[in-house]
Order: sequence, then C-alpha cells, then structure tokens
Amino acid sequence: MLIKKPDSIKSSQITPESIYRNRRQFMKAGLGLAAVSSLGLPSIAQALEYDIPADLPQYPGPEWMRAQLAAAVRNDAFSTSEEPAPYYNAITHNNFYEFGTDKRDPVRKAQNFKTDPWTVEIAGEVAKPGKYNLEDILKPHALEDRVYRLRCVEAWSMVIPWLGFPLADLIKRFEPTSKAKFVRFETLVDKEQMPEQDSIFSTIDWPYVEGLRMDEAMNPLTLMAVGVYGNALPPQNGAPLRLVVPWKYGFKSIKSIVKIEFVEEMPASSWNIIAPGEYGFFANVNPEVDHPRWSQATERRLPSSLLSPNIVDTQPYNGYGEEVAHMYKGMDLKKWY
Ligand SMILES: Nc1nc2c(c(=O)[nH]1)N[C@H]1C(S)=C(S)[C@@H](COP(=O)(O)O)O[C@H]1N2
Ligand SMILES: [Mo]
Repeated sequence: MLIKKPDSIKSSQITPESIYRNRRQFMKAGLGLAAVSSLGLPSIAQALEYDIPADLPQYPGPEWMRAQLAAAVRNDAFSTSEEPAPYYNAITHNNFYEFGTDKRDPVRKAQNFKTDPWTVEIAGEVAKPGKYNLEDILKPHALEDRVYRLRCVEAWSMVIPWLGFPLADLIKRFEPTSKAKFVRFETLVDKEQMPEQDSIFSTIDWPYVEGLRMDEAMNPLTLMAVGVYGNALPPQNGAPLRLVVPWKYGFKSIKSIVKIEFVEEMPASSWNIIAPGEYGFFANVNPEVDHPRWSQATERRLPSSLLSPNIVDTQPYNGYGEEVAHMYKGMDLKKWY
C-alpha cells in the first residue's frame, strides 16, 4: 500500500463482463435450492449458483470440508443486494503481501500454497487454549453465504460473496476470560512457501498481524471465512481461514490465520506498525478522513476500466453504520482513524 505505482491490472486484462448469477436469478429460472439439492450430493451444489467460468481455477477445498461448504445457506439479512464482482476479479486482484506486492502476485505465486492440514493456535486470556486442527475448529459451525462490500484503503472496492460463520460463535466456544479486551490474529510464516517473507526489500515484519477490540470481534457482521463464490477460499484470498470485517478497510481482514490470541492491551497491527500516521488500529471506512496521500471520499468499484471507471461514493463504515456505529459513540473518528 505504500507503493505508489499505479494499479498493475491494465483494463485490457480484465475480461469482458462475465455474468454472475445470484440465487434470486436461479429462483426465477425455477432452479431453487430444492432443485439443486435433489440432484443428489452435495459437494458442488452451492457452486452451481455462481458463474465460475470453466477456464478459471476452481477451489473445491479439502475433501473433508466439501459437505460443509455445500450446506451453506445464504444469509440475506447480512447480504448486500449489489451485484458481486465477477469471480475473475476476486481471484486475480488481491493484496496478500506474503506472495508479493503486485495485485497479480498472489494469483501467480500462491497456487501451490499448502492449506491442508492446517493448525490454528488459540492462546492468551482464554479458558480453552491449545493447538487445534482446522477441522476441529470448523466442525460445529454451520456456514453462511454472505455478500459483503470489501473496501480497500487504497480506494478500490469489490462486492464478494463469502462463505463463513460469525467470529463471535468461535470466540464463545473457547471462553475468553474477563481480561480479554482485544483479539489478536497472526498469519503463517513460511519463507519457503511465501516468497516475499524471504525478500530483503519487504516492508512488513512477518508475520502479518491484526487485531480487533472485543466488541468488534463479537459483532454479528464479523465473519471467519473459509470460502468465496460457493467454494473454498483460493490461496490468494487467504485459504484456508481468514477474517472479514466489512466496515473496516481491507487490511484488517487478515488472511491465512494460524493464531488467535486473546489479550488485555490493544495489539500491534502490521500496517499501523509500518505507517502509524497513515493506517490506524480501528481503520473504520470513513469518507471524511482522507489518507494523507489520497482522498477516501470515493472508491473505484471493480470491475472498472479506463472507459468505465465505476467510481462510487464511499459510505461511512462502508455502509454498515446501522450495525456498527454504536460501538464508536463518543470516539473522535479523526483521531481514532
Ligand atoms: N496476511 C495478509 N492478510 C491480508 C493482506 C496481506 O497482505 N497479508 N492484505 C489485506 C488487504 S490490504 C486487503 S484489501 C485484503 C484483500 O483481500 P482479497 O485479496 O481477498 O480481496 O486482504 C487483507 N489481508
Ligand atoms: Mo487493502
């Protein structure tokens, strides 16, 4: 994000609009969920709702995860009715600095990233700390399909259909103590697999770390995601487990989580460490507080091209104010950016 070169995706590289079919359109066509599940079983049923062009990489996820992914149900109350970005954009335009700083680096360099088996450590102020297999972390949770806006601090945005479950439900299972005021997250460190972690030019002191205040972590909008577009997460999107905090700038939504720690003090977060004057801990989307080097009043909604840049107004809390503004009552948002 500190790099000033323009977005690396040329408009000529963006495919002509690929058509996304949402559940409602399938309903209209008489192909409701009942019809889909009566086809038999279940592993790709959910994927049928999305237009995933056959020539693009598919991410079915590990065998053990597939029935759970397929059983996911759309949560309309928590979904925007805006058109999701074409699958192509969501899996080829990524920020995942472990694989490089160019938007195309993650899709190019993460395809062999090993995400199964995967272990998540639960640590700190919590009654049930330990190292858990991802399978055991996920098992009790029914997955939901939620369509959220994702607003990057660099002033581009996308609408993405996630599969996941509320972080609050996970937190409750591990029983944080009364001292747990914040939740801290860590991404994997693996120089063999993540080339940028081995680069002497890297600006980030690995691992990538992030955090939320406890009430933010418990907010029903805060999602632990394991999938997009009805399938498992592609490695470039943070497989096998990532955070999605839709009212905050994208950098809060940490990918490929290996550790969740409950702490008493506000934890350090990667971009805040690098440039505290530019990226705050809270990082709530706010059109009234500009980044020191660019305006945050508008955003480029992908897909976008030179001829149709698709600039839209940025909304306070990325449009989720009704659900989250109460948590920041009385806070000076210019100070706590
Ligand atoms: N571990 C890790 N997580 C990360 C990042 C990163 O570089 N490393 N980039 C963040 C930023 S800046 C954004 S905008 C989102 C992008 O998510 P997407 O590529 O799935 O759209 O991931 C966030 N999570
Ligand atoms: Mo971002």
